[in-house]
Amino acid sequence: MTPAIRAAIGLGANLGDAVGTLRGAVEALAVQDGVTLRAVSRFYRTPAWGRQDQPDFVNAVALVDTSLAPRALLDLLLAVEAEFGRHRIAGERWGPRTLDLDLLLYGDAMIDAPGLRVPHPHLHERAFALVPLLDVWTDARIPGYGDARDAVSALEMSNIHPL
Ligand code: PH2
Ligand code: MG
Ligand code: MG
Repeated sequence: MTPAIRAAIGLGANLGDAVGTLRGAVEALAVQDGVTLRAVSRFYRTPAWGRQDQPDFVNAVALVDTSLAPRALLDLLLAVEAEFGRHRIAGERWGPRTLDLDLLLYGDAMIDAPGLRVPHPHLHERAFALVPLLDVWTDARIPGYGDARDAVSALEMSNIHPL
């Protein structure tokens, strides 16, 4: 058997029943072959980052152990997004969405392939991802950057509210 890799998946939604969608997405991940759910963070209400003309998000992080290769895990995340009604609009960046699943960390891997960058290139600058990450992986390291805890200490966190 392939040894399991610990991976962190960021969940976000700001359209429709965001909390219900995130709960459903966690369940959908938990039942996949090759994925064992280890922990789910608290859910947070967070102001939109990057493009502010949109509703607040609900964000969380799921910690999994997986025997899937990074690309297979990414494909799974995209399939779960589609299952929950995510329609990707060509060229749209940082806009509202019913569900966004991002591969934040995959063990200590650093990957820069088309459509697949790990660690997530914006992880170290996003409190909405780091705060829930630290709920479930208190000593998480961001390969190429350093400790997630150090990254978050540089950021504004007062607007990241647990639900
Ligand atoms: N996702 C984005 C862009 N901005 N802001 C918050 N608060 N939460 C998100 O999940 C988020 C965002 C692109 O994926
Ligand atoms: Mg995202
Ligand atoms: Mg995404």
